[in-house]
Amino acid sequence: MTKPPLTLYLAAPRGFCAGVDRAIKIVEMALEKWGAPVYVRHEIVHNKFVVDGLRDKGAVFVEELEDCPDDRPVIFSAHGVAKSVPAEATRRNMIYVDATCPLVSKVHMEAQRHSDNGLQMIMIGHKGHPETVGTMGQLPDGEVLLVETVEDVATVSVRDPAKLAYVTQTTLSVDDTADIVAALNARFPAIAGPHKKDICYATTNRQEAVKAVAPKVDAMLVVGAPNSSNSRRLVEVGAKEGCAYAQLVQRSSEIDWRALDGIRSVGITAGASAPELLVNEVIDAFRDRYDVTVETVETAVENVEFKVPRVLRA
Ligand code: 0K2
Ligand code: SF4
Repeated sequence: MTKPPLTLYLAAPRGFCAGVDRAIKIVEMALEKWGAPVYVRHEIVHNKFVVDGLRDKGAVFVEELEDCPDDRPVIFSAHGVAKSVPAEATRRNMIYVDATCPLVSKVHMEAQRHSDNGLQMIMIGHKGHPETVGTMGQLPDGEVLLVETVEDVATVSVRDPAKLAYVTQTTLSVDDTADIVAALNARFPAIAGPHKKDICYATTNRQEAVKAVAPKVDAMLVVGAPNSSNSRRLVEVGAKEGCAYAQLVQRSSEIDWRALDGIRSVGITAGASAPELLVNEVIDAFRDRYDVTVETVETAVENVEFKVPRVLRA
C-alpha cells in the first residue's frame, strides 16, 4: 500500500538547552562519584523519560529535602531552590550539589541585588512553579510580589511605586511577558528591570523557531512534558502563530493520529527538557504511516555550554 506524502518541518533549535544538559550530567557524575543512591530534590528536569533513566541508574527523586537522609548526597534541580533549602542542607551537614541553571542563578542574584538596594521585588512567573518558588525564596517570605498576567499588574499593591524592580521566570512566553512588562512600566514608570532579559536564550530561540515553522504547517507537535513550562509555551506560540492544531506529546504513543487525518505537513519541536531520542521516535512513527520528507527550519545556532560544579570535576 502506498503511503500518503507528508513533509515534516523540524524546528531548530529545539530540545536540550545548556542548563538541562549540565543538570543531567551533574546527576550522572554524582552517581559515579558517590555511588547509588544519590537523592535529587524535584525532577532534575521536567521529563519523565530523563527522570526514569536516572532512577534506573540509582537516583532517588523526592520533592522535599526532609525526604532525604542526612548521609547521602542530594542534588537540587535545574529550576533552582529557595535560599532556605541549601541553608537546611548545610545545617544537616549534608553533601549537596546545586544543579540550578546558571541563568536561573543569575536571576536569583538580580533579585537579591535589587532588594539590597532598597527596591521591592515583583516576580513575573507562574504561581507554584518550582523556578518561581525558588526565585521568590531568595528573599524573605512575603517580600516578593507575584504577577502572572497583565490583569494582575492593575491590582498589585506595592510599598512605594518609586522603589520597585522586577525579575521574571526564564521560561515564559516572550510576547506575553513583553505585554506584562509594558503594563508594569505604564503603572510604575520608575520600575527597574533586568539589564538583559531574564527569559533565557534557549526559551527565546525555541519560540522563534516555532514562529518560523507554525505558518507553514497543518499541525505542530511539541515533544515535552505537561509540567514543563517552556514546552507548554511552545504549544501556545504555535497556536498563536495560526497553526490550527498544536499539541504537546510526551512520546510517539501519545500522538492522536485521527486528529491528524488529511494533513500534508507537520511541524515538530521539543522543549528544553526533552531528549532528541524522543523527537526521533516521533519522526519514526510518522515514517511508519507516511512517505516522509524532512526539512529543517533553523532560526538560530546555539553554542552555549555550562561547566559542572568543581566538586564533580575533581
Ligand atoms: O520549563 P520548565 O521551567 O518547567 O522546566 P523544564 O521543562 O525542566 O526545562 C528546563 C528548564 C529549567 C530551568 O529553567
Ligand atoms: Fe537554563 Fe534556559 Fe535551559 Fe532553563 S531553559 S535550564 S534557564 S538555559
